[in-house]
Amino acid sequence: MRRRVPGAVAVGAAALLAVTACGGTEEPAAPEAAADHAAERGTAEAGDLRISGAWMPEPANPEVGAVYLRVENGAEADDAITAVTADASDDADLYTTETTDSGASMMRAVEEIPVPGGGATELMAGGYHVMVNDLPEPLAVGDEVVLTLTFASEHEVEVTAPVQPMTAGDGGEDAHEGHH
Ligand SMILES: [Cu+2]
Repeated sequence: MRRRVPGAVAVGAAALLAVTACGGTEEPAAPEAAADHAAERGTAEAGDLRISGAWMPEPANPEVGAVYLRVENGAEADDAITAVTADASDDADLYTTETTDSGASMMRAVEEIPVPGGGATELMAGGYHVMVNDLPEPLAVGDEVVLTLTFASEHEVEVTAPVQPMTAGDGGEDAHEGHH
């Protein structure tokens, strides 16, 4: 009886691989498989830094897109994102979102986005994020934007952010309608 169990597990793993593998000839892409694939693309590592969940909500404004992602810093020392470039536009910047006393959201460019040692920073709607401005071509679901993030630790990390429907990810509602 005992020997059957590993066999069954192996078959199960093989079936799973077949389902999630990319580039197959079958016309597939159940929404879940597509999401898994996007998550892989939104991931990168350099040194003790790990980036995950990079994505761009399909821009409501054809000229401006926001990118959200998570940065984990496994090092003891604090780090920070100090610069960003994008392949989709020459104009990409680091931003934060602030809420005024009257409750309005305002975005402003920042010099850096801190990532504490042994901690993580989430770039998300309503907080820190990357803006890709002056897009020469509108971006739509299925496109992707390649970002290069420079850190204070001098790591440079390239990560691919797929453009996904506004409702993908947690940040559902997007505050960029009146941006810039
Ligand atoms: Cu913004």
